[in-house]
Amino acid sequence: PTNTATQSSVSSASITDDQFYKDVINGLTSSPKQLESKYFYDANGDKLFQDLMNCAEYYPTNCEMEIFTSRTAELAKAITGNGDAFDLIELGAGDATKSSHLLSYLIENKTDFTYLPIDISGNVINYLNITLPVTLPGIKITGLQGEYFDMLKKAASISKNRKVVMFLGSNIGNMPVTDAEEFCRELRNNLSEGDMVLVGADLKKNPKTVLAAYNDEGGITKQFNINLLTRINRELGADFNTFQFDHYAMYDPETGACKSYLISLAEQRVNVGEEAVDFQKDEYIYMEISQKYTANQVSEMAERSGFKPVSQVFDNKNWFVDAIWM
Ligand code: AVI
Repeated sequence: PTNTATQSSVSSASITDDQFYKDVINGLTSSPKQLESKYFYDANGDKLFQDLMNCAEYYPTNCEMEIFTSRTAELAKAITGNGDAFDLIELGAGDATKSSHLLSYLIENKTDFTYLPIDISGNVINYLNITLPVTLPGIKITGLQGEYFDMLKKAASISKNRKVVMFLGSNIGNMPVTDAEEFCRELRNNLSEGDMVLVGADLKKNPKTVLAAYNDEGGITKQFNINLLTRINRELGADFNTFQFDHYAMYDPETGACKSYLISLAEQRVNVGEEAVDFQKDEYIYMEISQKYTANQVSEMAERSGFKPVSQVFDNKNWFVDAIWM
Protein backbone atom coordinates (compact mmCIF):
# COMPACT_ATOMS: atom_id res chain seq x y z
CA PRO A 1 0.00 0.00 0.00
CA THR A 2 2.16 2.63 -1.40
CA ASN A 3 -1.32 4.04 -1.45
CA THR A 4 -1.95 5.43 2.00
CA ALA A 5 1.34 7.30 2.05
CA THR A 6 1.00 11.02 2.40
CA GLN A 7 4.02 12.72 0.92
CA SER A 8 5.03 15.73 2.89
CA SER A 9 7.18 18.52 1.65
CA VAL A 10 8.72 20.36 4.51
CA SER A 11 11.49 22.21 2.79
CA SER A 12 9.37 25.38 2.94
CA ALA A 13 9.61 27.79 5.85
CA SER A 14 6.70 26.65 7.97
CA ILE A 15 7.15 23.05 8.91
CA THR A 16 4.48 23.56 11.58
CA ASP A 17 1.82 24.01 8.85
CA ASP A 18 2.63 20.60 7.47
CA GLN A 19 -0.03 17.94 8.06
CA PHE A 20 2.61 15.29 8.77
CA TYR A 21 4.15 17.53 11.46
CA LYS A 22 0.74 18.26 12.99
CA ASP A 23 -0.20 14.59 13.09
CA VAL A 24 3.16 13.57 14.60
CA ILE A 25 3.04 16.23 17.32
CA ASN A 26 -0.57 15.46 18.04
CA GLY A 27 0.24 11.74 18.37
CA LEU A 28 3.35 12.16 20.49
CA THR A 29 1.65 14.57 22.90
CA SER A 30 -1.35 12.25 23.32
CA SER A 31 -1.59 9.81 26.16
CA PRO A 32 -0.83 7.08 25.31
CA LYS A 33 1.58 8.20 22.58
CA GLN A 34 0.80 7.11 19.05
CA LEU A 35 1.86 7.55 15.43
CA GLU A 36 -0.22 6.90 12.31
CA SER A 37 0.83 3.90 10.25
CA LYS A 38 -0.25 5.63 7.03
CA TYR A 39 3.06 7.50 7.37
CA PHE A 40 5.11 4.27 7.17
CA TYR A 41 5.24 4.49 3.39
CA ASP A 42 8.02 6.84 2.35
CA ALA A 43 10.42 5.47 -0.29
CA ASN A 44 12.29 3.38 2.28
CA GLY A 45 9.03 2.26 3.91
CA ASP A 46 7.75 1.11 0.50
CA LYS A 47 10.93 -0.91 0.08
CA LEU A 48 10.67 -2.43 3.56
CA PHE A 49 7.05 -3.35 2.89
CA GLN A 50 8.20 -5.10 -0.31
CA ASP A 51 10.79 -6.99 1.78
CA LEU A 52 8.08 -7.90 4.29
CA MET A 53 5.84 -9.27 1.56
CA ASN A 54 8.75 -11.50 0.51
CA CYS A 55 9.58 -12.73 4.01
CA ALA A 56 8.52 -16.22 5.03
CA GLU A 57 6.27 -15.24 7.94
CA TYR A 58 4.20 -12.53 6.21
CA TYR A 59 1.42 -14.62 4.64
CA PRO A 60 -1.41 -12.16 3.68
CA THR A 61 0.04 -11.10 0.32
CA ASN A 62 0.65 -14.68 -0.81
CA CYS A 63 -2.84 -15.72 0.23
CA GLU A 64 -4.53 -12.93 -1.69
CA MET A 65 -2.22 -13.51 -4.63
CA GLU A 66 -3.35 -17.14 -4.66
CA ILE A 67 -6.97 -15.96 -4.82
CA PHE A 68 -6.21 -13.61 -7.72
CA THR A 69 -4.23 -16.23 -9.66
CA SER A 70 -6.23 -19.41 -9.00
CA ARG A 71 -9.78 -18.12 -8.43
CA THR A 72 -9.71 -15.42 -11.12
CA ALA A 73 -12.72 -16.77 -13.02
CA GLU A 74 -14.84 -16.70 -9.87
CA LEU A 75 -13.86 -13.14 -9.07
CA ALA A 76 -14.53 -12.10 -12.66
CA LYS A 77 -17.92 -13.81 -12.71
CA ALA A 78 -18.96 -12.13 -9.47
CA ILE A 79 -18.18 -8.61 -10.68
CA THR A 80 -19.00 -8.74 -14.38
CA GLY A 81 -22.80 -8.47 -14.25
CA ASN A 82 -24.86 -8.47 -17.44
CA GLY A 83 -22.01 -7.60 -19.80
CA ASP A 84 -22.60 -3.83 -19.87
CA ALA A 85 -19.49 -1.66 -19.62
CA PHE A 86 -18.31 -1.04 -16.07
CA ASP A 87 -15.57 0.86 -14.27
CA LEU A 88 -13.17 -1.19 -12.18
CA ILE A 89 -11.79 1.16 -9.56
CA GLU A 90 -8.90 0.19 -7.29
CA LEU A 91 -8.30 2.16 -4.08
CA GLY A 92 -4.58 2.29 -3.31
CA ALA A 93 -3.58 0.43 -6.46
CA GLY A 94 0.17 0.38 -5.77
CA ASP A 95 1.85 -1.59 -8.54
CA ALA A 96 -1.39 -3.54 -9.20
CA THR A 97 0.46 -6.88 -8.96
CA LYS A 98 -2.59 -8.76 -7.69
CA SER A 99 -5.29 -6.98 -9.65
CA SER A 100 -3.39 -7.32 -12.95
CA HIS A 101 -4.28 -11.04 -12.94
CA LEU A 102 -7.96 -10.12 -12.87
CA LEU A 103 -7.46 -7.36 -15.44
CA SER A 104 -5.69 -9.79 -17.75
CA TYR A 105 -8.50 -12.36 -17.40
CA LEU A 106 -11.16 -9.72 -18.11
CA ILE A 107 -9.31 -8.53 -21.23
CA GLU A 108 -8.84 -12.08 -22.52
CA ASN A 109 -12.56 -12.65 -22.10
CA LYS A 110 -13.39 -9.45 -24.01
CA THR A 111 -15.06 -7.85 -21.00
CA ASP A 112 -15.96 -4.19 -21.55
CA PHE A 113 -14.44 -2.30 -18.62
CA THR A 114 -12.19 0.65 -17.80
CA TYR A 115 -9.60 0.32 -15.03
CA LEU A 116 -9.38 3.36 -12.75
CA PRO A 117 -6.55 2.96 -10.24
CA ILE A 118 -6.65 5.55 -7.44
CA ASP A 119 -3.52 6.28 -5.47
CA ILE A 120 -2.22 9.15 -3.35
CA SER A 121 1.14 8.79 -5.09
CA GLY A 122 1.55 10.50 -8.46
CA ASN A 123 4.50 8.20 -9.18
CA VAL A 124 2.29 5.15 -8.80
CA ILE A 125 -0.34 6.56 -11.16
CA ASN A 126 2.23 7.57 -13.81
CA TYR A 127 3.81 4.14 -13.58
CA LEU A 128 0.48 2.35 -14.08
CA ASN A 129 -0.63 4.67 -16.90
CA ILE A 130 2.62 3.90 -18.75
CA THR A 131 3.28 0.23 -17.97
CA LEU A 132 -0.19 -1.40 -17.97
CA PRO A 133 -0.95 -0.63 -21.66
CA VAL A 134 2.34 -2.41 -22.45
CA THR A 135 1.88 -5.47 -20.21
CA LEU A 136 -1.90 -5.67 -20.80
CA PRO A 137 -2.49 -4.59 -24.41
CA GLY A 138 -6.03 -3.38 -24.98
CA ILE A 139 -6.56 -2.16 -21.43
CA LYS A 140 -8.54 1.04 -21.01
CA ILE A 141 -6.97 2.84 -18.06
CA THR A 142 -7.53 6.22 -16.41
CA GLY A 143 -5.31 6.66 -13.36
CA LEU A 144 -6.52 9.10 -10.70
CA GLN A 145 -4.09 10.63 -8.26
CA GLY A 146 -5.52 11.86 -4.97
CA GLU A 147 -7.47 10.97 -1.84
CA TYR A 148 -9.81 7.98 -2.18
CA PHE A 149 -13.16 9.71 -1.76
CA ASP A 150 -12.22 12.82 -3.76
CA MET A 151 -11.18 10.57 -6.63
CA LEU A 152 -14.26 8.35 -6.31
CA LYS A 153 -16.38 11.48 -6.76
CA LYS A 154 -14.27 12.43 -9.75
CA ALA A 155 -14.65 8.94 -11.22
CA ALA A 156 -18.44 9.24 -10.84
CA SER A 157 -18.39 12.61 -12.59
CA ILE A 158 -16.43 11.38 -15.63
CA SER A 159 -18.35 8.14 -16.19
CA LYS A 160 -21.86 6.97 -15.46
CA ASN A 161 -20.93 3.30 -15.84
CA ARG A 162 -21.63 0.81 -13.09
CA LYS A 163 -18.76 0.79 -10.61
CA VAL A 164 -16.83 -2.03 -8.98
CA VAL A 165 -14.46 -0.77 -6.29
CA MET A 166 -11.55 -2.94 -5.14
CA PHE A 167 -9.92 -2.38 -1.75
CA LEU A 168 -7.40 -5.18 -1.43
CA GLY A 169 -4.51 -6.32 0.71
CA SER A 170 -6.32 -6.17 4.04
CA ASN A 171 -5.77 -2.43 4.05
CA ILE A 172 -9.15 -2.31 5.79
CA GLY A 173 -7.38 -4.04 8.71
CA ASN A 174 -5.21 -1.00 9.32
CA MET A 175 -8.28 0.77 10.70
CA PRO A 176 -9.84 -0.03 14.07
CA VAL A 177 -13.15 -1.90 13.58
CA THR A 178 -15.39 1.14 14.12
CA ASP A 179 -13.34 3.27 11.69
CA ALA A 180 -13.40 0.44 9.15
CA GLU A 181 -17.18 0.36 9.38
CA GLU A 182 -17.36 4.13 9.01
CA PHE A 183 -15.06 3.89 5.97
CA CYS A 184 -17.37 1.28 4.40
CA ARG A 185 -20.41 3.44 5.11
CA GLU A 186 -18.74 6.38 3.37
CA LEU A 187 -17.84 4.09 0.49
CA ARG A 188 -21.50 3.01 0.21
CA ASN A 189 -22.59 6.67 0.24
CA ASN A 190 -20.25 7.37 -2.68
CA LEU A 191 -21.72 4.54 -4.76
CA SER A 192 -25.03 3.97 -6.54
CA GLU A 193 -27.52 1.14 -6.75
CA GLY A 194 -25.94 -1.82 -8.55
CA ASP A 195 -22.35 -0.81 -7.80
CA MET A 196 -20.13 -3.36 -6.07
CA VAL A 197 -17.05 -3.60 -3.89
CA LEU A 198 -14.38 -6.28 -3.63
CA VAL A 199 -12.74 -6.10 -0.20
CA GLY A 200 -9.71 -8.14 0.88
CA ALA A 201 -9.60 -9.04 4.58
CA ASP A 202 -7.16 -11.10 6.59
CA LEU A 203 -8.92 -13.75 8.65
CA LYS A 204 -8.52 -14.98 12.22
CA LYS A 205 -6.33 -18.08 12.34
CA ASN A 206 -3.79 -19.73 14.64
CA PRO A 207 -2.62 -16.83 16.82
CA LYS A 208 1.02 -17.92 16.44
CA THR A 209 0.75 -17.62 12.66
CA VAL A 210 -0.67 -14.10 12.93
CA LEU A 211 1.84 -12.97 15.52
CA ALA A 212 4.81 -14.33 13.55
CA ALA A 213 3.74 -12.30 10.52
CA TYR A 214 4.09 -9.11 12.57
CA ASN A 215 7.12 -10.23 14.53
CA ASP A 216 9.31 -11.82 11.86
CA GLU A 217 12.61 -13.44 12.83
CA GLY A 218 14.57 -11.26 10.42
CA GLY A 219 13.32 -8.08 12.11
CA ILE A 220 11.90 -6.49 8.97
CA THR A 221 8.69 -5.48 10.77
CA LYS A 222 10.86 -3.85 13.42
CA GLN A 223 12.74 -1.88 10.75
CA PHE A 224 9.42 -1.03 9.09
CA ASN A 225 8.21 0.56 12.34
CA ILE A 226 11.55 2.18 13.25
CA ASN A 227 11.69 3.67 9.75
CA LEU A 228 8.89 6.04 10.71
CA LEU A 229 11.14 7.50 13.43
CA THR A 230 13.90 7.90 10.82
CA ARG A 231 11.43 9.60 8.51
CA ILE A 232 10.39 11.98 11.29
CA ASN A 233 14.07 12.75 11.96
CA ARG A 234 14.74 13.48 8.30
CA GLU A 235 11.57 15.31 7.32
CA LEU A 236 10.69 17.06 10.55
CA GLY A 237 14.18 17.65 11.90
CA ALA A 238 13.67 15.43 14.95
CA ASP A 239 16.40 13.65 16.91
CA PHE A 240 15.04 10.19 17.71
CA ASN A 241 17.83 7.81 18.66
CA THR A 242 16.39 4.81 16.84
CA PHE A 243 18.63 2.42 18.83
CA GLN A 244 16.72 3.42 21.96
CA PHE A 245 13.44 1.97 20.69
CA ASP A 246 12.39 -1.64 20.30
CA HIS A 247 9.48 -3.19 18.43
CA TYR A 248 6.74 -5.10 20.25
CA ALA A 249 3.86 -6.87 18.51
CA MET A 250 0.90 -8.59 20.14
CA TYR A 251 -2.14 -10.44 18.84
CA ASP A 252 -5.36 -10.90 20.78
CA PRO A 253 -7.27 -13.88 19.33
CA GLU A 254 -10.45 -12.78 21.11
CA THR A 255 -10.76 -9.39 19.44
CA GLY A 256 -8.65 -10.18 16.33
CA ALA A 257 -6.55 -7.06 16.95
CA CYS A 258 -2.87 -7.39 16.06
CA LYS A 259 -1.06 -4.32 17.31
CA SER A 260 2.47 -2.98 16.93
CA TYR A 261 4.25 -0.73 19.38
CA LEU A 262 7.65 0.89 19.74
CA ILE A 263 8.99 0.72 23.28
CA SER A 264 11.31 3.37 24.67
CA LEU A 265 14.38 1.56 26.09
CA ALA A 266 15.38 4.49 28.27
CA GLU A 267 14.06 7.61 29.90
CA GLN A 268 14.75 10.09 27.13
CA ARG A 269 13.81 13.40 25.55
CA VAL A 270 13.22 13.69 21.82
CA ASN A 271 12.97 17.03 20.04
CA VAL A 272 10.56 17.24 17.14
CA GLY A 273 10.64 20.68 15.57
CA GLU A 274 9.77 23.07 18.39
CA GLU A 275 8.36 20.37 20.68
CA ALA A 276 10.26 18.38 23.29
CA VAL A 277 8.73 14.97 23.87
CA ASP A 278 9.66 13.08 27.04
CA PHE A 279 9.62 9.30 27.25
CA GLN A 280 9.64 7.17 30.36
CA LYS A 281 11.70 4.00 30.20
CA ASP A 282 9.43 1.23 28.79
CA GLU A 283 6.81 3.71 27.60
CA TYR A 284 5.18 2.67 24.35
CA ILE A 285 4.18 4.39 21.14
CA TYR A 286 1.15 2.69 19.56
CA MET A 287 2.05 2.35 15.88
CA GLU A 288 -0.42 0.19 13.99
CA ILE A 289 -3.42 -2.09 14.13
CA SER A 290 -3.82 -4.99 11.69
CA GLN A 291 -7.30 -6.22 12.48
CA LYS A 292 -8.24 -9.85 11.74
CA TYR A 293 -11.86 -10.90 11.13
CA THR A 294 -13.89 -14.06 10.79
CA ALA A 295 -15.65 -14.48 7.44
CA ASN A 296 -18.96 -13.84 9.26
CA GLN A 297 -17.66 -10.63 10.78
CA VAL A 298 -16.73 -9.44 7.28
CA SER A 299 -20.33 -10.01 6.16
CA GLU A 300 -21.66 -8.32 9.29
CA MET A 301 -19.48 -5.30 8.56
CA ALA A 302 -20.97 -5.19 5.05
CA GLU A 303 -24.50 -5.22 6.42
CA ARG A 304 -23.85 -2.68 9.16
CA SER A 305 -22.44 -0.25 6.60
CA GLY A 306 -25.32 -0.57 4.13
CA PHE A 307 -23.98 -3.22 1.74
CA LYS A 308 -25.33 -6.67 0.94
CA PRO A 309 -22.74 -9.48 1.02
CA VAL A 310 -22.82 -11.26 -2.37
CA SER A 311 -20.02 -13.83 -2.23
CA GLN A 312 -16.69 -14.63 -0.62
CA VAL A 313 -13.62 -16.15 -2.27
CA PHE A 314 -10.99 -17.80 -0.05
CA ASP A 315 -7.45 -19.08 -0.51
CA ASN A 316 -6.84 -22.81 0.02
CA LYS A 317 -5.96 -22.43 3.69
CA ASN A 318 -8.94 -20.14 4.41
CA TRP A 319 -6.56 -17.55 5.80
CA PHE A 320 -7.76 -14.65 3.66
CA VAL A 321 -11.01 -13.63 2.02
CA ASP A 322 -11.90 -11.43 -0.92
CA ALA A 323 -15.49 -10.47 -0.22
CA ILE A 324 -17.88 -9.11 -2.83
CA TRP A 325 -20.64 -6.78 -1.67
CA MET A 326 -23.37 -4.85 -3.46
C1 AVI B 1 -0.65 -2.71 4.50
N1 AVI B 1 -1.14 -3.54 5.59
C2 AVI B 1 -2.29 -4.34 5.16
C3 AVI B 1 -0.10 -4.32 6.25
C4 AVI B 1 -0.71 -5.19 7.36
O1 AVI B 1 -0.56 -6.40 7.28
O2 AVI B 1 -1.35 -4.64 8.24
C5 AVI B 1 0.98 -3.44 6.83
C6 AVI B 1 1.96 -4.19 7.67
N2 AVI B 1 2.32 -3.89 8.88
C7 AVI B 1 3.21 -4.75 9.33
N3 AVI B 1 3.39 -5.65 8.41
C8 AVI B 1 2.63 -5.32 7.34
